[in-house]
Amino acid sequence: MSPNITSAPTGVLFEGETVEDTTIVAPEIQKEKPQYVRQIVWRNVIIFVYLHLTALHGFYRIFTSAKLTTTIFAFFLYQLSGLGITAGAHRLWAHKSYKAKWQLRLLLTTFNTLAFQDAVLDWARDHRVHHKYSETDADPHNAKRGFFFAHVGWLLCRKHPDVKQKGKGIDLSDLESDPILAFQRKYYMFIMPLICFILPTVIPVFCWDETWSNAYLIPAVLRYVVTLNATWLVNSAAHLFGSKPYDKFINPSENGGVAFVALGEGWHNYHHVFPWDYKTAELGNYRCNLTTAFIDFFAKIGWAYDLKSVSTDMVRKRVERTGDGSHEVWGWGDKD
Ligand code: ST9
Ligand code: ZN
Ligand code: ZN
Repeated sequence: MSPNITSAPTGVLFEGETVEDTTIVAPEIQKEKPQYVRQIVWRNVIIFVYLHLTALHGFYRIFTSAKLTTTIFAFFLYQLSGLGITAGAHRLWAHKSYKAKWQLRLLLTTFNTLAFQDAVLDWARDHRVHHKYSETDADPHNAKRGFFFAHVGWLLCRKHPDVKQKGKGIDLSDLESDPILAFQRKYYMFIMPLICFILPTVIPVFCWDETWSNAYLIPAVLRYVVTLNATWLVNSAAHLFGSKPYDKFINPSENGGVAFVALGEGWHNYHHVFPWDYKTAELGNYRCNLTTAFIDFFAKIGWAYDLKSVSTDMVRKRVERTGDGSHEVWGWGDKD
């Protein structure tokens, strides 16, 4: 494998940010680095195997004994927890692609805690490192290490030292100054189990007389595992499969299937080229993009503001300069 060399230096995170070229590392420097030895974290392996087997059990219960209301409730929680990641951790906090009043930040922090993908501060740091050092050893879920590593393997072993070293240089002061995010991180070990597992189990039992086991298996565990896998697909499938209308020199790709399950986050070639666009996609009409509709709704009532986007002209120039010719609006293949 020849790591670290093929990506274009597109490691910008915010509008107007300039970056050092982090992607090209001279081979002789790479050789001097101490050899990285993968260290599996067996506690995580056991937990994730348990969660996935339990989720399968929950899936079986949907068709055998669960009430329809329980399944609808689970689906609803999947959408809410998904929005806590997409509209919250990703578009608002990691990329600052729009601003939100405290009421929306509180709502999104609650949804985000329902998704249990660790505190926003930690999530955003890893994600900023991912964009800045995409597909190098410093990328926490470096897709050059294969589908499984990018999907879940990275959560089953110790991080590459480059992730921690480069991560130290990431500025998080904008997020650290938010008291809501500080509260979430400080009390995570109390509020996460309550919001992610206890309430989704208790509500169906008390509100529509579901059994304890169905309530635990479906809206708590199955819903959590589905949201996790939808998120992980952005790191794996959308970094490996799909077209590249905006930049053919990078691996992140446009993947409609991933966009569908990940509430609009599968248009990943566009997103890596223009990460400050609050839509994480070019085209409107909310195409497989519930998150954009959600942000637009809150913009209408004034809770979201300063929505950042990209001009058609800027997109067109980029498509013509580095696209693979698959762009829908300006045509296929070679242009005059
Ligand atoms: C989960 C996260 O699933 C998923 C994130 C996916 C992101 C996707 C992005 C795609 C775009 C958005 C699409 C959204 C779509 C949503 C669709 C929804 C429908 N920089 O971590 P440790 C330091 S989480 C700087 O233990 P190890 C750290 O501060 C699932 N420093 O590393 C600490 O320092 P100190 C639930 C860093 O030991 C020290 O290193 N959660 C950085 O290597 C040790 O930190 C879990 O399962 C950095 N980037 O362990 C937990 N990183 O000691 C999983 C770390 O001073 N995680 N440091 O405090 C773990 O168990 C561990 O992190 C580990 C690594 C085993 C993976
Ligand atoms: Zn990515
Ligand atoms: Zn991003």
